[in-house]
Amino acid sequence: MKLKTTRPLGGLRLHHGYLHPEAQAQLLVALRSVLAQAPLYTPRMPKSGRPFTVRMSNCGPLGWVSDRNGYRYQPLHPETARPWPPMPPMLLTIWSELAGYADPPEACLINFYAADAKMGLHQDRDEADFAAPVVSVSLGDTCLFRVGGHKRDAPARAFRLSSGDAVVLGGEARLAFHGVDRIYPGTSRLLPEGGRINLTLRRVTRGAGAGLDRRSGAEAPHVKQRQI
Ligand SMILES: O=C(O)CCC(=O)C(=O)O
Ligand SMILES: [Mn+2]
Repeated sequence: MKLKTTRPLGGLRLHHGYLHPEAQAQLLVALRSVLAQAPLYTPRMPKSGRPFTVRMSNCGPLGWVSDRNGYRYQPLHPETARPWPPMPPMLLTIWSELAGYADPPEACLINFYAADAKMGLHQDRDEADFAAPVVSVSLGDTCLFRVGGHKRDAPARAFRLSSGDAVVLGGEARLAFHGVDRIYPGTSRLLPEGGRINLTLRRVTRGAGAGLDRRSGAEAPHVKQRQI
């Protein structure tokens, strides 16, 4: 009998403790300014209009939004109709250290999870360029993050993401199903109001052609990382 074996997808990287506590606090200050200009709002599911449990905003030239008409990227906040604020320089530095992709990110989705929020298994596939990885950073309370394969029902692994951790979904893992099963309230003191912020950096359009930058951070020895 042939045993069915599975292996983890390549290109999934966890950088545990990537941002030290002072850097987390500094990033939070920059985010508060972004959120003052582009407040968190409650997105809705396509067709059903059911509200997400996660509240969202964006920074950068494009923002990911969801409403009854579907998922898409757009340059304006859906409630204020104003352009998304620019990405704080720290986010561009994080991308250049971790993405291994020469062109800059175009969207940073800001997800805010209150204690009871979660995000179902999904693929990030509204972008034109899957050669660029998705880089995400966690701030605040720890969550249980789940990542599987290219099919929704493929075996998945769950692991905790704490404040300061970064995840890169690149290569084979770029289109891996992933989601957030739960938040562990009270596990961080970074956000006085509690909860978790996730920042997801993405390239949306095709890069100018520079593409994968093998010399930059993704494989650099000084970047603390763990293949998972
Ligand atoms: O909160 C997270 O860690 C994941 C967020 C995510 O997958 C997304 O916004 O597409
Ligand atoms: Mn995602």
